[in-house]
Amino acid sequence: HPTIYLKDYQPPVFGVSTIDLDIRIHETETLVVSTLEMQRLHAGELVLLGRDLELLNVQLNGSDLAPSSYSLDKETLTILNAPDQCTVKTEVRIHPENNTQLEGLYKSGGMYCTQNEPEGFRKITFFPDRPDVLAVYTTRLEADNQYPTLLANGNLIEAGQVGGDRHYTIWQDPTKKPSYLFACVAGDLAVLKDSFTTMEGKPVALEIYTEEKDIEKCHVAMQALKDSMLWDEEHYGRAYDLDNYMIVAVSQFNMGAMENKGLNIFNTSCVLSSPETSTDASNFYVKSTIAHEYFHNWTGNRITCRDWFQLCLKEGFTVFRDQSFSDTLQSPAVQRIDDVSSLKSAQFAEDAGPLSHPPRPDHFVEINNFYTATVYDKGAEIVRMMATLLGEENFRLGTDEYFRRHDGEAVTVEDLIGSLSDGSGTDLWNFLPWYSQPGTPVVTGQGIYDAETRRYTLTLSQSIPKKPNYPAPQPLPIPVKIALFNQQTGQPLLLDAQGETETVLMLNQSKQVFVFEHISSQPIVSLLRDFSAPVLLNFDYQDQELAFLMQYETNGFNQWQAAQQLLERILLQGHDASAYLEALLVTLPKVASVDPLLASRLLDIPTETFIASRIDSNYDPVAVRSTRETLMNAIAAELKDFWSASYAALPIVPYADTSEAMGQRALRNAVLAFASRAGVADALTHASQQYDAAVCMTERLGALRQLVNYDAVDHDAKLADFYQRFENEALAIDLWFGLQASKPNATIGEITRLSQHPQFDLNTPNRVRSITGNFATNPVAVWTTEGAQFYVNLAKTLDAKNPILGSRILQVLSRWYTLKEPLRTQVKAVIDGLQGQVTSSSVVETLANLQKA
Ligand code: BAL
Ligand code: ZN
Repeated sequence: HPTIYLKDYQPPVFGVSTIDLDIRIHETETLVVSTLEMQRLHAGELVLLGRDLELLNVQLNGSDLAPSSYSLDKETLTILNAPDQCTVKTEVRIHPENNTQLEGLYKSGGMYCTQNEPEGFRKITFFPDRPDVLAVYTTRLEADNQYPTLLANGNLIEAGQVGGDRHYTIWQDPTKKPSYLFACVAGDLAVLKDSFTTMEGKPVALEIYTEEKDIEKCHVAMQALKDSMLWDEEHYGRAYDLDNYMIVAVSQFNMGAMENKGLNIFNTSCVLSSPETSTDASNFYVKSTIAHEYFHNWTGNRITCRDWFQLCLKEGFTVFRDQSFSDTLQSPAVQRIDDVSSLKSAQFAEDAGPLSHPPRPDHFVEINNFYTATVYDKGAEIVRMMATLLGEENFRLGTDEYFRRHDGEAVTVEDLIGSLSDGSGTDLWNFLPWYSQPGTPVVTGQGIYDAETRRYTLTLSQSIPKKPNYPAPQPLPIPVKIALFNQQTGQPLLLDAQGETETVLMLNQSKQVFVFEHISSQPIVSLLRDFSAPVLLNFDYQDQELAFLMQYETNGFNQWQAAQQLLERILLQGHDASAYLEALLVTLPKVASVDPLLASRLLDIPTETFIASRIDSNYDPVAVRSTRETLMNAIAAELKDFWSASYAALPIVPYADTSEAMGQRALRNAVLAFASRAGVADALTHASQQYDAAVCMTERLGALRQLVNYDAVDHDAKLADFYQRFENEALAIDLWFGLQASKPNATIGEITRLSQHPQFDLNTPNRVRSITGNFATNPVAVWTTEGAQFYVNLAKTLDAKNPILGSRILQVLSRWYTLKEPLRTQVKAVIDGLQGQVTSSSVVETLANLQKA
C-alpha cells in the first residue's frame, strides 16, 4: 500500500461540470450508468478512479471505446488521448447486497444506502473521486416497488413507474459538490416532516426517514435540527440554501453520521432518541450530532477541502461549532468539562502513542485511519484558541470573510487562517504550526510573590515533545486564561482598572515572564481557565492550593480542573488524598444544591485508561486498578453521610429533557454508585427499586449498572428483564451488551460468551463497538494475552469484512509498549501474530504503526 504525501498534491487534470447518474438496483446486482461532462484544466491523462467495479461499457463522446483506447487496472480507468472537452459515459455492475465494508452503496437491514466519505464514490462508479472536483449531480434511481422510498441529493424533479413492479425517481442537486457528498437511499421508510423558514424567508422542508416503529423517536432530532438552523443564522449569519433537508437513519454505519448535501445519512444511534430507550448522554449526542452535520453545510459542503490532508479544516471548525451550539443545551462549564474530558482521554492518549500525528497530517496510507480525535478534537481546539484570541466580534468578522472568499471552493487550512486574519485584522499565521506539529505541549509554570513590591511574577514555559520523522518542534502560540484569588477571602482579584478578574496571557515563546502589580498578598493563581489551550499543565502548586481552587474558583470548569489535577497527583504520583477529600467534603454538597450536573462531574475520577495514557513505561494495570480502587473507597467512605442524604433528596420525578433534570439524574446515579461502594445500608435495594420505578433509560441503566457491578442478588433477573423489555430496540440492546462488557471484574470468558450471543452481529458496527469499546475500559482484562488476542482476532476477522472497523479495534492495543514485563513481550507476540494475516490498507497501516512503537 503506497504512502501518499501532502507535498505531492497536484490539481486535477480534468474538471467535471455535470454528472448524470442512472442507478438501477436489483436484488442480485446494481447497474450504474454515469455520464460525465469533462473539461481539461491541466496537461496530463484523463484518469477516473474506480474500485471493485465490473466495467460493462465505456463511451467517449457518444461512441463505444475499443479496449485499445483505454486502460484499466484495479484502481483506475484511463481514457487515452482524451480531447480537452469530452463526454465520458461508463456502465458498471456492482454488488451492494454483498458489501459488508459499508463504503460506497451497500445494504443495511432491508434498505440500500451510501457512505462516500472519504473514498466510497469510486465503489459506485468511475469518477475523479477527490474533494477538489466539484460537479452538478442529476441522479435517476430505479428499484423494485418494495423500496417505495427512493432518495438522492437535491430536488425531486420526476418520479414514475417502470413496468408493473419497478419505479424510479430523478433528483437534481443545483449546488456543485465533491463526490464524497453524493448520497442515495432506497428503502421502505416512514417519514417525520416539519419545516423551517430561513432568515432570508425561504421555506425549507425538513424530513427524517426511519423505520415506522422508530418514527416517534425522531422528534428530538427534528427539534435539534431547527435549533441548529436558527443558531447558525444568529451566530455565523449562515442560512440554509436548498429547498429540503433530509435525514435518513441507518442501523449499519461505520461513522456517527454523514453530512451529504441535503441528504444526511445517520447512524441510528445518532438520530433516534426516546426517554425509555436512550440515556441522557445519547440523547445529548443526538442533538450535537444533528448540529454537527447541519453546520457542515457551510463548513464542509459549501466550502470543502482541497484534499484529504485538510480534513481538519472542515472537521475541526465544525466540531468547534457544534461544541459552541451545545453550550446552549447544558451549562457551558459542564459542556467544556465534557469536551475536555474526551479530548484528554482520547486525543492526548492518541498523541502520546504510536498513532500520534498532527491535525493536518503530511502523509498517510489509508485516509480512513485519520478520522481521529486529533483531526476532530485538536482541530477544534485550534479554532477555539484563535476565537479566544480574537474575541466574539472579531472572530465573526474573520469567519464572514472566510465564507465570502471561499464559498463554492475546495480550500486549505491556510485559506482559513488567511481569512480569519484578514477579516479580523489580527495576524494569526503563527497558529499554522499547531496544524503541522504533533504532540501535546507541556506548559510549566512557577509563581513568585514579593510582598515588598506587591508584585506577583508568573513564569511560564512551553515544551513540545519531539516526534520521530518530524522536524524539531517550534514554540506555539498558547493562550493561557488566568485569574488570581485572594487566599484569605477566597475572592478573585481585580486585574485592571476596569474591574476585570480574568485575563488571557499569550505564551508564544519558549519561556516568558508575566508580572502583576499591586497585589496585596500572596495570591493563588488559577491557570488555563476553560482549558484555553490543549496542553498539559505543570504548575508547582501545593496540594492545598488546588484544594482551595476546588472550593473557591468561580469558574466551574476550573473547579473541576483543580479536582482533576489533585486526582492525577494522587493516582500518578502517590500524593496523599486528604487535601482532596477535605475539599470534596465541603464543596460537593454546596455545588450539588445549585448545579447538580456540575456536582456529578466533580465526582469524575480519572479512568484507568486515562491514567494509563500518562504512564509511558512499566505500566502495571493491576497496580493502577488497586490505587484507583483505594481512592474510590476512600471517597465513598468519607462522604458516606452525603450519599445517604442526597439520594433521599433526589426522588424520581417525571421525565424532563432539561439541563437541570439531567443534572439530577446524573447526580443520583453517581451518588448511587458511591453509596453502593460505601456499603450504605439498602444501597442495592435502592438500586433495585430505582430500576423498577425508572421513568427513563438513564435511571434504569444507572441502577442496573450497580446491581451488576456489585453482584446484587437480583442482578441476573434484572438483566433478563432489561433484555426482554427492549428485545426489539437495537440501541437499548447495545446498552445491555455494553453494560456487561464494561463490568470492572468481567473476565475474558464472559466477554467471549457475550460475543457468542445470538444478538451479537459482526455486520453491525454499533453492536461490535458495544463490546469492544466498553471492554476497553477494563485494562486489567484487556492487557492479558487472552484479552489482546480477543482484539487481534476481531481485527483479523474484520480485515476483509469491514477494515475501517477492524483498524479501530486494533487501535485499542496501541500502547502495548508501555506495559511492564513480561506482559509487554507477551502482548507484543500476540500483535505480531497478525503480521501477514491481514491485507486491507486500514488494518495493515495500523498494525505497522503499532509494531513501530
Ligand atoms: N464527515 C464525516 C462525519 C462527520 O464528521 O460529520
Ligand atoms: Zn464532521
